[in-house]
Amino acid sequence: MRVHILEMPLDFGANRHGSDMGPSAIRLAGLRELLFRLDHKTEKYFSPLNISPQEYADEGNPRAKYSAPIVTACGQLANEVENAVRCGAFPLILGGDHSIVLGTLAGLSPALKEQHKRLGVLYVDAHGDFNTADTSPSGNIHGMCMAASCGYGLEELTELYTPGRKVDPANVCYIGVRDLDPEEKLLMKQAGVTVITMTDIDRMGFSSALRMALDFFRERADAVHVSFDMDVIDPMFAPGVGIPLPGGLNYREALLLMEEMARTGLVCSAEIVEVNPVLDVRNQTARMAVELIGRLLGDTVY
Ligand SMILES: [Mn+2]
Repeated sequence: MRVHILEMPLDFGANRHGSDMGPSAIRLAGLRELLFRLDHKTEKYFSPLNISPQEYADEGNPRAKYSAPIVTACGQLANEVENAVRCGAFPLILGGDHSIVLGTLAGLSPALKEQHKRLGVLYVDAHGDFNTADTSPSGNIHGMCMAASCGYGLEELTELYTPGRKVDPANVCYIGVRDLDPEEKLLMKQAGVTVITMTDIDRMGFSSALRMALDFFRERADAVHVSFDMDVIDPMFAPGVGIPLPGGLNYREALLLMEEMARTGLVCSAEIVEVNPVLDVRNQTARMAVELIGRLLGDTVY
């Protein structure tokens, strides 16, 4: 497979900074060696230019902090993602905080439409990221990015790169969710996204939950984007994230999820976000990110 590595060293969307160093930690954890071992060709490497660090940028609207630099960088990312899909390559996006999904989906949407493919999104996250500037308790855009991609919220976010929503909420499936704000929950229900919570996983067991997610995409998508927030994993295994929440997926479940998604043959792009080296322990979260990418790109134990 031809892979385009698209780095987004940005932490404008989050409260606890440091995920801008995520791409570098993932590189250090051996991403290039992994791709080489799996026989994938790294065809292109991109990192946005002229993005000032958050410390030197203007916060702007307190209800949607740093929206200007986020929109600028995500516009560049969207263009890169669109080009990658157009030329038949696999965009692998490395965050950064989760606000970068705005750019990823903005680029995937027109490229897949052109190919008459229905886009599905597997959103692997402890959180919903489905607030708007009106409901968000923090004003951090990484908590609004999925709502905006589904067409809800500030126009500067919903209209990013191309007009209107980037993905049909009916084609979005969450897995691993365990913390939603009350108004966020209402909006998700109203939008009609599918949510497999940690409670669902506890009730039915991980393998049944997994089958549910796989069936979901087999029925309704021709191309699936996997958006993986490292905070979905239990902090016992992945401590280096902005908002660690106990009770998450374990190490083996996360790997299995990636391996089974790869086997559907539907995955067209992926992103790994919220690796925060400042909060990590000896780069173990980034190393796990690399292992997850490996399974998603065809690695197996035997
Ligand atoms: Mn997230």
